[in-house]
Amino acid sequence: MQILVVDDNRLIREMVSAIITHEGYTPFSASGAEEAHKVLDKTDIDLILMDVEMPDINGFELTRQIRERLKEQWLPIIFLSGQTNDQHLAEGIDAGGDDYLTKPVNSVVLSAKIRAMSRIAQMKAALDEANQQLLKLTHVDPLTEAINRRGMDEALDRAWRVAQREKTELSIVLLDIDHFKSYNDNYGHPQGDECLKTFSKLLQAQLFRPADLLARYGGEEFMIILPNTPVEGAKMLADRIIIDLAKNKILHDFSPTCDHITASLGITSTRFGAKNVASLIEQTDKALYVAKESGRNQHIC
Ligand code: GH3
Ligand code: MG
Ligand code: MG
Ligand code: MG
Ligand code: MG
Repeated sequence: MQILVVDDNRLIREMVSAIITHEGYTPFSASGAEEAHKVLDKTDIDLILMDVEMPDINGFELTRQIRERLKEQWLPIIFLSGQTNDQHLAEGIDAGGDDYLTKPVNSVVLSAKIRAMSRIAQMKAALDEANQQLLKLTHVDPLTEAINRRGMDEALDRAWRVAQREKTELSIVLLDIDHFKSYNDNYGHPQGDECLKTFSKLLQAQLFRPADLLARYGGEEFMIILPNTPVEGAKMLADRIIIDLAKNKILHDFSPTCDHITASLGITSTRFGAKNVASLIEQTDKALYVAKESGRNQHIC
């Protein structure tokens, strides 16, 4: 735990810091609001021990400021106050404090409170980790590690809204592997799965910008979401993918199109008057159909 001590009194800061060090944690200190904000800018603080009476700002007010800047982020704050009345304690809790101790601070009590907060912090970390895993389970396709249909729907909705708001062009590419049924039929389903994994890796490797997203749309169909990308950029990516598939040759001896795995791609962007995400997808669907009908292993916009 990294613990920030905010107190205008240097002696108190040093004494409290000594208790923190003795408990095996790392103390940081600030003499007022400005220094406190600076420490929070640079450091991942896990707990704040906050004085109440300070010359430049009241500890309750500083707590409100910190809650405001950290929004949803969980950061426990314990007041160390000279005031012993209950009303003052209640006011501190309402200002966003989690506990309230009176000065002179008893080192045994303070150490115990720090340990209690550290226990809560550990539970919180475990909960965050579990949430992270849940998010992965619900949004990532386990076979290909691409985002799944649910993740794609959410990402596409977000990307659509950003494009509308910022008046930028959003391009999408729908890919469908050519003659994949005969690949499965001839090489077997497990090798079909391996092929999907490799295919997905090759696509991912062609995406250079962090905002670009690859999703498994279903079966052997993939969607690439390209925020803030003109359709010409999407076509260049499609060219690169086709060339890359030819270079990396996942052999498919039973494909009527080619000796290796190829894909057909439908491309569209917000430039062509789609009214919503559904009609954007419909446009790529139609383009993909044309790519299939006119011989596969090509992209159509
Ligand atoms: P086309 O060129 O017209 O796209 O022909 P196709 O054979 O690829 O099209 P079709 O939609 O008929 O076949 C898709 C096949 O993809 C059928 C199914 O067996 C296979 N498939 C879908 N999901 C998976 C999967 O998760 N693993 C494996 N191994 N195969 C899958
Ligand atoms: Mg003070
Ligand atoms: Mg298909
Ligand atoms: Mg197919
Ligand atoms: Mg088909």
